Amino acid sequence: KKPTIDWFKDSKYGMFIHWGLYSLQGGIWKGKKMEEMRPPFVAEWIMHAAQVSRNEYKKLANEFNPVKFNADSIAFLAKEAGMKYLVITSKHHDGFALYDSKVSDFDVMNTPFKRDIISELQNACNKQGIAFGIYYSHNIDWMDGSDAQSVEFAMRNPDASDHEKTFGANTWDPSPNTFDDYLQKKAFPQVKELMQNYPGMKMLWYDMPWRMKPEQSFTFYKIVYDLQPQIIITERIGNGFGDYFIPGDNVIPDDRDKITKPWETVGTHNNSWGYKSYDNDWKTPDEILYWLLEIVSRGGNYMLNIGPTSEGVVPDQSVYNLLEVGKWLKINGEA
Ligand code: JFZ
Repeated sequence: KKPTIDWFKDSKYGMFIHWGLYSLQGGIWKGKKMEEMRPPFVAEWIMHAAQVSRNEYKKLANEFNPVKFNADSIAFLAKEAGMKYLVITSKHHDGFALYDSKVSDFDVMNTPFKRDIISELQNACNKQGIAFGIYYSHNIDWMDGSDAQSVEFAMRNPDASDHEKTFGANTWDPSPNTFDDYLQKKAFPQVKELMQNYPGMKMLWYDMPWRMKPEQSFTFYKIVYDLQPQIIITERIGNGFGDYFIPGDNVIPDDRDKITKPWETVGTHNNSWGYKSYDNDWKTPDEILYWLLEIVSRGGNYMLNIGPTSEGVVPDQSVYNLLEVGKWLKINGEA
């Protein structure tokens, strides 16, 4: 146990942000809704659902210009909501970096927006006293290659199911490099530059470790630990590494579940992480409060997601939910 995990257990409530090029489509590709394509139907998987070629997807960067994005108002929203920490996607499965990356030019600096979103949000969180962390898709990268790894895994594990072999991999237009190329030339250097450029971070949310080898997960752990040892890391780094446990998305673990690590449930306001224009299946403030209290009373943390639009605006219902629950917390006292 790291002594630094205590702040996390005390924090209980945080904000998750899924934001990237996929936010431009809002779950629709060339007039087709994701549900007419293939699952999963969460909006940040649009490249996968519509099997968009790498070249075509890359062009979306030319349209990324969220002029209404304001890091201070998002940090203020989290504060008003009673949240104590915030985690944003620095790179999701599509491979696009929301920060100034020297390692890859598939980043926010090569969009009309040209502003380092990670840096702006970190500064805004620091001002509000909100702990800051990032999500980094270390394994799946449809642009630069978790795909060869799927083939390599299939060779090592011929008896595994097709799902195990290929789920989440870019099988429609795989990049030509090997998985090791991807790790050495993109993922490891990017995590390293994130550690160097954004000091004082509190958490790192790696995701989707399937098919990874233990030594690969370990290297992802070591890069972070060597440069920012205070950072706590999700178990989704894979192979048993990681400082805290995630019971599954929108899942409240049973009392029977034997959880030995601190844990966090991540949840959505509707049914998508990334902005999905036609998903109006919103939770109400009462429901959010129910989730929060169920989770916290069982000793866990709740990290509730928002998916800003292509303009950088937080959907109205999310703002409403956050502020209403925030009011309740203020009146009833925060634990
Ligand atoms: C992953 C991502 O694929 C998704 O886009 C989003 O970022 C989410 C927070 O994480 O999706 C998962 C990963 C693991 C489970 C479910 C969805 N799980 O273990 O139940």
